[in-house]
Amino acid sequence: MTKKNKTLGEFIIENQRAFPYSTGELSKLINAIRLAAKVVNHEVNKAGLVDVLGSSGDINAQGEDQQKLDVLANEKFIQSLTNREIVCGIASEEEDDFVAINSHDNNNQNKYVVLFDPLDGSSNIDVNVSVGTIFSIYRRVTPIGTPVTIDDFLQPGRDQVAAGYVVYGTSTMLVYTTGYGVNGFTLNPAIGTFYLSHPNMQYPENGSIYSVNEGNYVHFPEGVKKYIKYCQMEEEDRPYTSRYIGSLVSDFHRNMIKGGIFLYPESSKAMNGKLRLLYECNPIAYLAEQAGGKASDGTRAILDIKPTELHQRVPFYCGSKKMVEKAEEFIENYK
Ligand code: AHM
Ligand code: MG
Repeated sequence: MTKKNKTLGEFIIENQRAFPYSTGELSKLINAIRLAAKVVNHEVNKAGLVDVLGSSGDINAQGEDQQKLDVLANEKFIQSLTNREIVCGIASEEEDDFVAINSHDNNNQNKYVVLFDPLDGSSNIDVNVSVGTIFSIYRRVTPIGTPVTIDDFLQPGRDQVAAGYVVYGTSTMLVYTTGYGVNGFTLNPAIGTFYLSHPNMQYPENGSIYSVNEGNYVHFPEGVKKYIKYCQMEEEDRPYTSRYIGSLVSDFHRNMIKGGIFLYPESSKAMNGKLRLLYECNPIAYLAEQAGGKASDGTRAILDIKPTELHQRVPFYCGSKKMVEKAEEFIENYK
């Protein structure tokens, strides 16, 4: 039986031992993320006290206003992931292009690429509402010994070797998967250690929460409008409860624990929705599937999409299996 007080460090070592041929590189990589999460947590926690709130004055690759904390979190994650002889390339929401990282011997020996959104839900930073970090890890597809290329990043989500998020909430949690279920660790801030608090997380098969920015309702496709009306109808176990924080990580985390569906549909204003496939939807979809939930773009599994661009957007429907299937049914029927 899993001990409740196991630390993330112990968990990583135990899981590495379970794979006798493992080189330990992925474990080191998760450790680097653990360290960056603690540093960013420290910055986020004291945000109201020092001058890190508000806009940095810059615009990111997607034309969005960068917050000072976005920039800071991006720096901390990049710092922690480089110089460890593991990562050959990084792609971030806050960087226009991918960043290549060479091994110390200059021979491109590093194996993994990491894609991440350093601080997701930025619009919530200034008002003291939960934000998160999302990460996605792949083995490179180009040969070791050659420079990393865009092909190493444009892999379908199905090929992820690990993915996870950090939620800076009422407590800070790191939740991740390496393809053998989903485990959640809570930070004890007094001693800076993550403890296994949520072993083997399971997405309830059904739920009663729907999460969507209803301000965009008039712009949604007919099927999505009808599905939202279905959620609000007084029938069987409905109406469902509406909950929307506007931080994907927090909305997903709540729905995975309680059961629910998150929707960020395409709209007449944004034909592919808002969320980014590579560093927002893919890692969250991998966690959802690993926990028994489902993630789709309305018709196909998010994880099966072959990406064509680094900052590609995609409509996103994610949550309890039965709820996502119902939403897909509405989308199909009103095409
Ligand atoms: P960000 O990466 O710029 O913070 O944007 C992503 C966030 C998600 O966390 C959230 O689900 C969504 O944007 C909210 O968007 P909206 O304000 O349009 O509802
Ligand atoms: Mg984001």
